[in-house]
Amino acid sequence: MSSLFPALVGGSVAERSALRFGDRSLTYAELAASAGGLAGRLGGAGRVAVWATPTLETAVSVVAALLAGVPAVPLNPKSGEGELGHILSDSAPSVVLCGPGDDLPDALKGLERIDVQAYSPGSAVPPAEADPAAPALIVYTSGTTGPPKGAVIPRRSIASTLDALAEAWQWTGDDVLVHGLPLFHVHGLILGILGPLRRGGSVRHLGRFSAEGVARELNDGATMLFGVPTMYHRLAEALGEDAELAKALGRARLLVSGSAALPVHDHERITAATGRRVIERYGMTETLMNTSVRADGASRPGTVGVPLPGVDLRLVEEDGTTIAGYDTDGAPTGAYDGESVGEIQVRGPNLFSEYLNRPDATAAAFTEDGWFRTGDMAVIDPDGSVRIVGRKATDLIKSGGYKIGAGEIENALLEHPAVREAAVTGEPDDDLGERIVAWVVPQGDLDTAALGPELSDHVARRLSPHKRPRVVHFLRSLPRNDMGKILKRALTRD
Ligand code: MCA
Ligand code: AMP
Repeated sequence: MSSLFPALVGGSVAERSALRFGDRSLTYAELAASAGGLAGRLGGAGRVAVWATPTLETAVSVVAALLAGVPAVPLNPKSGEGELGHILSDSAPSVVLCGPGDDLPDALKGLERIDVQAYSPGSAVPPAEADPAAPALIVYTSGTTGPPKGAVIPRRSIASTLDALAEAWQWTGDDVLVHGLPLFHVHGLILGILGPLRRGGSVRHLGRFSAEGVARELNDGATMLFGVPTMYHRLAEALGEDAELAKALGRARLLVSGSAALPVHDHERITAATGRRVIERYGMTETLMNTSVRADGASRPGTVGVPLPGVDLRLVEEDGTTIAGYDTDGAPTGAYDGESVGEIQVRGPNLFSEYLNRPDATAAAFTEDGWFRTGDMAVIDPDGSVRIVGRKATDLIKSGGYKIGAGEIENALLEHPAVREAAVTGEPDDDLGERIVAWVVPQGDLDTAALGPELSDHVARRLSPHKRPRVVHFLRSLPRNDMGKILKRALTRD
């Protein structure tokens, strides 16, 4: 397989800006030197953890690990002790890569620490040509119960998903991408950093998402924007009173949303104010990207487009019957009537290889004939576009584009001494898509006014701030069926 980053090796765009974070940037020549030099130090490592702050150092670290052929585990720098402890014991990295000034939590202090120098002139190390099936990244993703699982993503998947997106979006080295996504998930890291680098183009990271930052960069030559629906919702809100923002978004070649559904109302507000449509693509940590609206294709708000080149996609009923799909030329087959709902199953070079240390979960995720079960429910519209209509598991919550398992939060709540019973649900939220709601039976007669915020903080500290319940309800008991199982539907209807 050719190199993951031809532009780093070839030298044809050596002086082009590769990465920019705030006022710090690296050209391809500078990135080749710093990442190449760091790669030379990683040769013997089994796995490396990356303290994935939204900085140049994180990008250099991940590129270096890929050049060295050493799997990288990006860590959310806001992970609480419970989540971090699990990820470290599960993935067992030998080294942690971080910025020189980073203050790391105790859980990481036992690892060898490498302070990454973003600017480190020297001779570039020729990249190792690792096996395409070799693991490149391990990205942790929530399930309905238990702690997050590490999806092992091979080099082949990264290359194939990025090349398929390039084809669908006419994405080239001339594009300049702007975004403010976190760098410990597929969206921000693989699409948002490795994507531009594979094309030989540029990325400007905002550090933290803001409408002003997006407008500034689009007015200064950026051609593409990536974001989760919460970000587009905030842009849609800001557009009402900001004509300059509308002009800036109108300049973009491509506005892309993903990680959760973008409500039609936000699509419409953005298009009305800017004259531009937002393109949606659909993916998962385990599959990378499956479908997208094409840059040159028609689209209606609310669809996620068509399967990307190389991706097989079908809709399957509960009993395993295939109800719709696509033939080898990409034409829809079966019941593509916009009404027949089935689970999306996918196959292709974009898929992960396994959940780390979880052969049971890996086996359960695939059908006997090798298709990955996404758990997303969809229809295929008469024009051939996939439209997602729901999700199989009600215990998965998508908040701000983050996937969060209800069971993970229930377990964290139950660790608190004031909690006797707990159930967690998601409810609609204009900004976040869904917000996390906790239903708690307290131990004894407690002052529940102070307990709500304390439980939210407890979850934020134990897991991650984005996993904290936004609402906490206190009840005398949880509704249960005869078998003792909690009836979550009865809770949400209260
Ligand atoms: C608030 N904060 C707290 C607490 N309350 N910290 C500790 N304890 C508390 N009780 C802090 C937060 O940490 C944060 O800190 C700040 O207050 C605001 O937090 P919050 O309201 O949660 O979020 P936000 O800043 O408003 O963020 C909205 C967001 C974010 C920017 C849209 O949700 C986001 O970045 N989402 C992206 C998710 C994503 O990339 N998903 C991709 C996975 P501070 O101020 O320090 O930040 S899906 C994927 O990869 C697949 C493949 C796909 O299809 O894309
Ligand atoms: P994650 O596991 O965090 O990678 O999240 C993957 C999930 O995000 C998918 O299974 C979908 O439910 C959801 N998702 C991603 N992109 C879209 C989209 N464009 N529209 C609707 N849901 C999406």
